[in-house]
Amino acid sequence: MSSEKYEPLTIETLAARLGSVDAICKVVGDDTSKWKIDEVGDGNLNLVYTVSSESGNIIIKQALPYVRLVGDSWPLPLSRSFFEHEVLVRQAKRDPGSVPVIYYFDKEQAIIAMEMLLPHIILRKKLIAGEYINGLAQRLGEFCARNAFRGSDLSLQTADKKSDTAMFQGNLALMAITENLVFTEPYFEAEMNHHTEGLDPIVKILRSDVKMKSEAQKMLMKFTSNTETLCHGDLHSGSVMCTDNETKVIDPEFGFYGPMGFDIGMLISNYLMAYFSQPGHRDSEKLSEYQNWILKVIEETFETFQQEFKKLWNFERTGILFPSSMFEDQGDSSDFALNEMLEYIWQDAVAVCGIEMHRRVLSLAHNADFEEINDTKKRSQLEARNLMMGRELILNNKSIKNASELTSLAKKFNSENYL
Ligand code: SR1
Ligand code: MG
Repeated sequence: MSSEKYEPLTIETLAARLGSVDAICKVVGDDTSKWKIDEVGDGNLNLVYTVSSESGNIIIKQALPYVRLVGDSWPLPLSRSFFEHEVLVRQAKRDPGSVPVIYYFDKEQAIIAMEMLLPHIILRKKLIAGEYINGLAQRLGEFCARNAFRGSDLSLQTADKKSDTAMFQGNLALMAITENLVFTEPYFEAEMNHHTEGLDPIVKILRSDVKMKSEAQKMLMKFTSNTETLCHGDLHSGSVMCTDNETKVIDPEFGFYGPMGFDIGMLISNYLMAYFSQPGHRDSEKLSEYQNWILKVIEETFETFQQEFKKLWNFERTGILFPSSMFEDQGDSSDFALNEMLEYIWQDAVAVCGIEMHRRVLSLAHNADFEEINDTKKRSQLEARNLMMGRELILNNKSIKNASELTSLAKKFNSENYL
């Protein structure tokens, strides 16, 4: 395959093109006439095929040379597939079992063949359906902490960290998407923006809030400059797949070296959007119970993050940062530094959280949590709560001290009527 020129796969060509790849045949067999092939990609960027046979199932993900959501007027490099593969390899090492197993990678064709997660379902769909997932907070709290810590100068040898950072700077086209779509475009009338009818008064408040816009841009400066750790880069609820009891993380093609609070901030933001959108998906009988569960997930996720990060700090601090020679070896506790570090991560997470809450309602790529609410009046009212809380988080990222303060705020905003 790799010697051929890049060509997007189709349902018709997939078997002929991949039928001789040993690693794939090991999973689905080499009799391609028995392969059942479907295209299931519902994301914004790539082709995703499922191949199933009596022997097994596999996912074939292939990057397109453009943004699928927009079309070939927006070219996007195939190299994102390379970076996705590189991130998956590191995440599998840093948090074993957290991501799908990779069976095969073809750089030229931008193809990753990986484990089909079955019967897992995209977390966002489960949240919209009002389903409970055991162990969700624990799993993703650990995932974020392990990757934040083990990808940073707290853990890695500095030469390795620096060369990896340099390599990931190559993922600049994907970083540019985040820089524009997430941090900047929500705050002016950018060409591809759209928002629900009726939201204009709220949009006006946000776009004319100089202090808030300045805070958002300060966070962008951290995004571009603070290469603290290897981030997933797009950890929203569409990048997580779950059964009732198991949670896995997918799709790290936006991987980049950035702030340690970035992934967990984006994740919490997506929980908050699930929370605010709930009245559009169920009636009052089950509503508050489910909303409270989402808030509990947020609190437990950050609690787990802290506990896991503390553990790693105490037992795996092998990098150049805060070496034990400066603390424990001299009989000094490093707890003060650790607590300050956790506070710093939390502040960044809160700012990222607020910005993501804005971009999913005002920028190009919205999320199904709100989009699937057909009653636009209701949708705009719920989105208004979400937007106003996002503003509060951006403005006050340094004074919201912990996850329980954040969830109390969510309850407050959830009871307001802005439109
Ligand atoms: C043009 S890509 C839009 C969004 O989809 C991806 O999932 C990322 O979240 C990106 O910002
Ligand atoms: Mg994705």
